Amino acid sequence: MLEGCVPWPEPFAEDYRARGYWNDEILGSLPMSLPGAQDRPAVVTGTRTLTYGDLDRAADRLASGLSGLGLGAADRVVVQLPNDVELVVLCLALLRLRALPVFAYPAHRTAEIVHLVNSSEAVAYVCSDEVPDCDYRTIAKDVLAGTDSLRHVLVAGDPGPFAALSEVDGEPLDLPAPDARDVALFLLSGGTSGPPKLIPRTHADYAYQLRQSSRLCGFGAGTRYLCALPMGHNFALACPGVLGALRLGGTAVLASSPAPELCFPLIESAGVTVTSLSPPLVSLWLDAAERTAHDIGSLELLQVGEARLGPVTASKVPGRLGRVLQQVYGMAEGLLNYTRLDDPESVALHTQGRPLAAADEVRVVRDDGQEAAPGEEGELFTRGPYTVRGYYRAGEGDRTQFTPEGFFRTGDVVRRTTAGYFEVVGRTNDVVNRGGEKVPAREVEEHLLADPRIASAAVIGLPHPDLGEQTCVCVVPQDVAEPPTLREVRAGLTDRGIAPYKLPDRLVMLGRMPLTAVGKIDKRALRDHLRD
Ligand code: OOB
Repeated sequence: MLEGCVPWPEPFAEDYRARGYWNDEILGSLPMSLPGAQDRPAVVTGTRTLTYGDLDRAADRLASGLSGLGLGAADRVVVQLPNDVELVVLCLALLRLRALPVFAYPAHRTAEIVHLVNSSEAVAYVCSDEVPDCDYRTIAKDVLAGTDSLRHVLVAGDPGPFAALSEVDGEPLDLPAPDARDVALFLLSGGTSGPPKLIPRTHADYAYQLRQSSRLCGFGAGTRYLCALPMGHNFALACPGVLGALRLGGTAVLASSPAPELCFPLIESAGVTVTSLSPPLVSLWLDAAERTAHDIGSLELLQVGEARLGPVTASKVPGRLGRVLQQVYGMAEGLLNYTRLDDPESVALHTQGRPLAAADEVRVVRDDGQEAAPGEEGELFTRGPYTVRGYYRAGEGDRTQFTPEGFFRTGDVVRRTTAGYFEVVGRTNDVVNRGGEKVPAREVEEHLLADPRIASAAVIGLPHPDLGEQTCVCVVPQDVAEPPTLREVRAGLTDRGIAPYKLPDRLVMLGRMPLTAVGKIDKRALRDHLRD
């Protein structure tokens, strides 16, 4: 296995193979032997359609071109592209080359990309040219200046001073296939309070997740999956998502933004059967569905996850946005929980699902270390054939997220029903879940403390009707006579190059921070104080 990764202990690996959880399936191949595969639509956008034949050829040619640039097995490539044809082709090309994509999100800015390049020692960064509020080529320049490992910047669209992704091309090569136990790609952690950690996922474990999820969600050759959330996120990529649709001969329909004005026409024209959204988007789509002139009746299944969906919003979904609602509670580290398509509606409305596979081991652990009884709150620990055993190149602190027995401590406070379904109640650590977008408190606090006007800073989540939580920054200013304003704090963070979704919604000025008995900032006291 790749250096810096924690393998499953051999007895577990043997067991997973013996039981058929892990087999030889590798990611990046397409079902070209399906009847008529060459001409079946694989990837559809508002303007383009690629058949399986087109996609297979394009991936082979790009893999060859990348190989010509010197990229190969185990090379890390930070990928930051919008949901579009280029992203799917690049993803397949890297998998075929045995190079390892590190999926960044389009919302990331210089600070996040520098961190991802440094922590993966990436040799290449692939981005798009620009969107209305961001020129990725400027980010690329700053990233080149702030990192040592990058040898290539490839740009989709107008490359400016860099190389154009569209010119990377070559005659298809006969490439050696990866071993199914090799790492295939890196996902980013959403549930940790510092900067995102890299999560190595192997072909075998991810293929298992895809097979099981596809069966549970009824994916097949007739599936038309709309990818409206960022494709580099586990939910849209592989739950069963884009990769799930493409392994079975279905169609991945790509939207560069989840806006209903863009997605509803696509649902209608492509006959979309399933999509996945975060809770705030569900509210937005429900509103838009009332007024739309587009026929979105082809939508069978709406998957909702990334943050808790309230039962009131949930109850409006069936019949208005798809026939069936499915709650999905998952994490990039592995474990996925789904409500089943034939569950009674009350289960789909009130719970966040139960584990995908019988092989998933789950424990709900109380504060006192004892196993929680049904209905009792505790932190969810998990281990299994598609849950990693460690972060990539984990430091001392990162290792504490795994128990000595190899269970991943999710940081989620949950309750389990007698039937084994979870309700997510909160978190044990410092992450604000802003409608599904995870804001790591410690990361933002470190940026805030770089501002000479700020003496002390604490980032907390406060209840919000649409987002679930909003981000509040509590600040003790250096000079009480000249405290910074919210607008200035946001501008200062933007100048430091952090993603817009991490900017605070609220700023609270304090004379001093409440402290716990051991002298840490007492965030519970802050939350309690500000909630009323
Ligand atoms: C998904 O993955 P991540 O890695 O971005 O974030 C994981 C965290 C979980 O630990 C939990 O705190 C929260 O996001 N979460 C939910 C949830 N789904 C995720 N909290 C409440 N209700 C839910 N349904 O967010 C993710 C990965 C795969 C599938 C779906 C979501």
